[in-house]
Order: sequence, then structure tokens, then C-alpha cells
Amino acid sequence: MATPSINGPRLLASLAELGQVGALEGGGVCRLALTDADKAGRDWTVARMRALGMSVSIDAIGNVVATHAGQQDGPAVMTGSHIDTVRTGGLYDGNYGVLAGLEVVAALRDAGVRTRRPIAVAFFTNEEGARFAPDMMGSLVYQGGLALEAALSTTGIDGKTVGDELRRIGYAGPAPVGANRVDSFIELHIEQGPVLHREGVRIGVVEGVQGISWTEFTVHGVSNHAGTTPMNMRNDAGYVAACVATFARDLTRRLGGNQIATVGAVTLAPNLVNVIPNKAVFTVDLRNTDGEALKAAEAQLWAQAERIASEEGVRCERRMLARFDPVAFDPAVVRRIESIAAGRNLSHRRMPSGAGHDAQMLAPMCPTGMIFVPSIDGLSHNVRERTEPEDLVAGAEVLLQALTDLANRP
Ligand code: HGY
Ligand code: MN
Ligand code: MN
Repeated sequence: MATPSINGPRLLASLAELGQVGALEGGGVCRLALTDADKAGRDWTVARMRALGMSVSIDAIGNVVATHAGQQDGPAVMTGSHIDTVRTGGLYDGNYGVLAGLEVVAALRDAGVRTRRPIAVAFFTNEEGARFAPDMMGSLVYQGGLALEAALSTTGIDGKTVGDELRRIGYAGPAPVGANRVDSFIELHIEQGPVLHREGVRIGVVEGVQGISWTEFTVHGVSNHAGTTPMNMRNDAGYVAACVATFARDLTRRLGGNQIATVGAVTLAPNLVNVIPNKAVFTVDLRNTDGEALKAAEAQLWAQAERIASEEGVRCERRMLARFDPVAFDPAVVRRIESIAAGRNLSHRRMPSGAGHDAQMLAPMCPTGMIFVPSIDGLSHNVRERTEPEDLVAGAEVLLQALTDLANRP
């Protein structure tokens, strides 16, 4: 029996091919969750799974799990990620983890190797959360952390519901959710940050994922004439949004540590040059590796929003779009990934994940870990997202060994 090995050109070709689905002019990809482009990406990936002789299961939230049978039945050693993207997506965020998982199965088939336990490759619905919040929605339902009905009734930024869109694209599957048994889970992903590339390190051994807090603020003011309304008579919703946004940035300076803040979406109404805005809807994404510090940051942000709104004489509402505490991965899986990288003479370092991942939702279900490869200049959620081909292949080789070690262990 031959030793399975990653076919680099085949992996890179599959990434380029999937990158053609929902391709943007000038590079990058837009496959927002449950859009026609996401459906096309799903169809392409399911066809690849079937061509590998894998049995494919689609659950009621549209998660797709393909299984390469083992010598024995039972819970599978699983890998995977997501294939939905943000509006300015790159070729690798999520897609790399799914296609590297399929490359592992192709390598096992080429070598005629059947592992003791089954190996499964999954892609989870709506990992990005850019159209429907929260992010990691499909894997959260898969884990049982979000009720299926709550997920299906979620309304997106365009007013459509998850349930309607899922049915429309034909991915409301028959498999039940929330009662899944997985032996272990390893997700391969690009770092999406600058650390590995800046330090010249090839493999990131991920110890966990930082906490995530997404708040949506809706401010109701009074529209009025920009030229005739004295400054002390204004109820300016846009001004409040601007004050909260600058407060969020100042908060990171004052709290220091790993506190970060992003105001990513802002909508003003009526959004006209000479009308004081009577409505502002905007989001604040706060993250921190320290769960208590994140809670303190949230409390300060929300109190300041209230204060500014009251001074301006406007009404300020808020709702949570996503809220996840920091997650730690399984120390034994982390050690296994570390020793595989060392055994392959790949420079490596332990690190937290700045981005959210489906792995954080599998972590409470089974021993879970992640492998990172460098992102050039740390760019991601940007059409210029890039990783060196040799790093993409090296990461897949570490994944192959980690999955087969877990699948063949006694
Ligand atoms: O927001 C995140 O961290 C992930 O890309 N969904
Ligand atoms: Mn991702
Ligand atoms: Mn992402």
C-alpha cells in the first residue's frame, strides 16, 4: 500500500476552479451565504465530493457533510470549513479548508488507504455572517447552540429569511441537526492576519479563538434643514453614530491588551448632503482574547452610546447580532499538530485566532484544533487575499497527517 501524499497541483487547481464561481471583475469572489453564487459554489463542491465516492449528507440548515468510509463505522474524524464568502472575498478564506480536506480524501484514495475511522469533510452554512447574523450560524446549529427555527427565521441585511433562501437554493436538507456525533475536528485555514507572514513562520498551531461581540445600534433623531437649524436645536442621529464609532476606537487605546473594535456597517437616512440624519443604523464588532475584558469593553461602549444619545436628545436602540466567548482548543490536538509540523521541519508557533471559525463551534462537541498558514501581508476579507502555493500545500500535508493519525489511533 502506497503512502498517501498531497497532490499540490491538484489542490491549487481546485482552489482556482472554485474561485471562478462568483468571481469578481479584477479578482476575488463574492458568494454571500444562500445567494445564487453560494448555491453554485455548493453544487460545485458537492459534485467534487460525489466524484470522490463520498456519501453526502445535507442537514436542515444546509450544512453539507461528506464521508469517506473507514474500515469501521462510528463517529468520523472531521475536517472542513465554509465556502460562503464576504462581499470582497478572497480565494482561500474557508474554501482552502474544505478543498484541502477533499484533497486529503483524494490522496487516501490514490494510495488505496482506508483509515480505521471514517474521515468526513464538511462545509457549514453561513460562516461569514455578513448577510445573516450571527456568523458561524450553520456550525452553531450543528452543535445545538442555536435552535434550527431561530436560525431559519433570521432576517438578513436584504430582508430575506434564512429559511426562504435555503429552500430557494435547494439546500434545506433532510438530515437532522443538533444530534451529531463527531470523533474529532481539525480545521485548516489561512491566518487572515499578519503574524505568520511577518515572522516568516510556515505553520500556525492555533490554541483557541478570541471572544466576539457584534452590536447593531439604531439611532432615531429628527431630520431638519442643514442650513437653518441652529446647532443647539439638533437631534442628529449621524452625529451620535460618529461619536460612538470614535469612542470604540478610543476604547481600544484605553483598554490596550488585545482589545479591538471595528465599525463596519453604517447606514444614514435620508442620507442627503443637506438634511440632518433622522436615522442611523451601524454595527460595532468588539473582540478580545480575554473574556472579562471583552465584557468590560461592551459595558463601556453601551453606556457611552446611551450618554451621547441622551445629550443629543435622540433614541438609541441596540441588539446583539453575535456574541461568543473565547474558546480554547483541545491541548492534545494542539500538541499533535505542533509535533507534526516539527516532524516535517516546518517552522511553527502557537497563536490565538483573531477570526471566528466553525472549529470554535465544534470544540464543545469533540477534541478540536486548527492549523494556520500565512496570509501575505495579513490581508483577508479583501480581494487581494493571497498565500504562497508552497504554504497552501504544506498546510494540507500537515492536515493529512493529523487526520490520518486521529483516524488510525487505537
Ligand atoms: O467574523 C469572522 O471572524 C469570520 O470571518 N466570520
Ligand atoms: Mn473563514
Ligand atoms: Mn471570513
